[in-house]
Amino acid sequence: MKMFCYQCQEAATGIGCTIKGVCGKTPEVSDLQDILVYLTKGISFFAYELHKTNINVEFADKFMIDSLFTTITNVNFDSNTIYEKIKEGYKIREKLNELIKQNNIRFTSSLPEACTFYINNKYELLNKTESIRIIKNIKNEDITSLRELLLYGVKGMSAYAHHAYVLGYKKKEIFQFMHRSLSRTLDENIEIDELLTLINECGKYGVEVMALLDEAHTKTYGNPEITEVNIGVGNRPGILISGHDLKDLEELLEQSQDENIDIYTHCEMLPAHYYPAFKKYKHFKGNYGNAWWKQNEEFEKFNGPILLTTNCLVPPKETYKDKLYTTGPVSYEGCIHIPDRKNGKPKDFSIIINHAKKCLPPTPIENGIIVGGFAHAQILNLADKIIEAINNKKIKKFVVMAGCDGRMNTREYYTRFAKNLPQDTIILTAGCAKYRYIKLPLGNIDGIPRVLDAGQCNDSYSLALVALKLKEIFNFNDINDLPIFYNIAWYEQKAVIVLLALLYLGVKNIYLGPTLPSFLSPNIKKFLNIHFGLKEIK
Ligand code: FSO
Ligand code: SF4
Repeated sequence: MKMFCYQCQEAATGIGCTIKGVCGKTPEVSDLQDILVYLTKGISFFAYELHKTNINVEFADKFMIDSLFTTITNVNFDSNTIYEKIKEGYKIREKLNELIKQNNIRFTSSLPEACTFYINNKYELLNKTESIRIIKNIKNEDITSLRELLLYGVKGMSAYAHHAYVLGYKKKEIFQFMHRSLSRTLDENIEIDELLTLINECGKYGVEVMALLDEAHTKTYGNPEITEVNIGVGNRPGILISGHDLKDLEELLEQSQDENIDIYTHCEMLPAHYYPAFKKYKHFKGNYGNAWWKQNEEFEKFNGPILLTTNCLVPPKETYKDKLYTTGPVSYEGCIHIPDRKNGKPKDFSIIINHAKKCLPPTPIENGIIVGGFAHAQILNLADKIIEAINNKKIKKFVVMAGCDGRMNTREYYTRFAKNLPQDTIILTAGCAKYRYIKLPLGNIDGIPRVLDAGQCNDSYSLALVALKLKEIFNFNDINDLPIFYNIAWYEQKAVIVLLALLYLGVKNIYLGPTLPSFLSPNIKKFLNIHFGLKEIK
């Protein structure tokens, strides 16, 4: 075994990647990510103690969300960046240790090794991963399974907390919960009951962090509204922006508006078009391409440079590698990384803008429009129309098909499923899973499109709000009495927090696919089925 990772849906043979990641992650990157997570747990151990005594450790909160985000699937493939992050982590841990001493905080038992280990050599450090893997599997597979479920839920939270933070929104309670969970995963004697409680809380804080990000997005950029997004191309060169970071997009749009180039979105950036604040940019041209896994083909055809702000990055082909730029938590060896903001100044995107000017316009791959923008405020504006259609029996069912897309052929199931739904059914979607059906001619019901796209994966929160609103309007006692069916597609750890958030809100009988997570042991799968009705799609 050269590495071990089973955090995403594409884990090799449905068990785990042991030689190289299906995602393209090398054993070196995988091992360094394991060490970074382990070190972050040690940092959280100290940070949680300091949080409890109300000492401000925002530097550690920030480090935690950044480093966890770095380890999410398809974010960072660069061992040097991860090693630099580990070195930064040692310093953060040292600073926290000082604060612990200054404030006379004492521990009743000895410190976990994650709080003390220090190996300042990348290659010696790699030898350490073997012991981390053993620690991971201490006790029994159900404990390991729950511990990993909690870790991946917290990783998912880190991405949303990171996006909110960038826009100046943060919540102490969310950071405190994340530190507490991470530090508890270091306890070799932790019991199942405590883990289950933490996982339930993780769902609760998952709702909170998505609400926080929703607030950050809507207060900064306005409430998403119904929008027709062009999927064709213009005749000027362009920059393609992918990932989820709206602040990066804002700064790129601002800096490129008089440069005679166009800006196109890719994958999860599509919903940016739905926000009023971005509509003023005339050169914000449209959306190019589909879900993340098609990028090898589509980035090549785009002709211009591409900016990856978060996942999902696929290792680039040599044909366009020199046009791929990364920023924020993303990096890839050999690709130019655009540095973070300093002293409140925006990122400098001039290098990618100048690059674009020398390129050909994008090669067209399709024509037409996508209609989206159905986040909670917009849906509530349409509430009367929707309620009328429900009362007239023109809408009989809603299907929540939010989540992620992926490479597996079995995901064609989602296209078939959408096509075969009865005409009186509305699909509520969010996340890149939508690319499996958003371009199908599914029609509308009295002017209401049959696919209502709320936005990015984090906007699944919008769909939960809509469900809660319908429950209130129709006076149901239980959210599960609504005519809503949940058929969720998952891929990476942000989908884990979305799932835990839905379970926390009391949603039952969710179908999850295309396969259940391989980090769930048979007993834990059975537990989730008995208590929440969670099932794998057939
Ligand atoms: Fe998709 Fe990738 Fe948004 Fe994920 S682009 S798969 S859940 O990173 O974040 O929906
Ligand atoms: Fe494998 Fe997924 Fe881990 Fe990549 S993130 S190494 S594909 S399990």
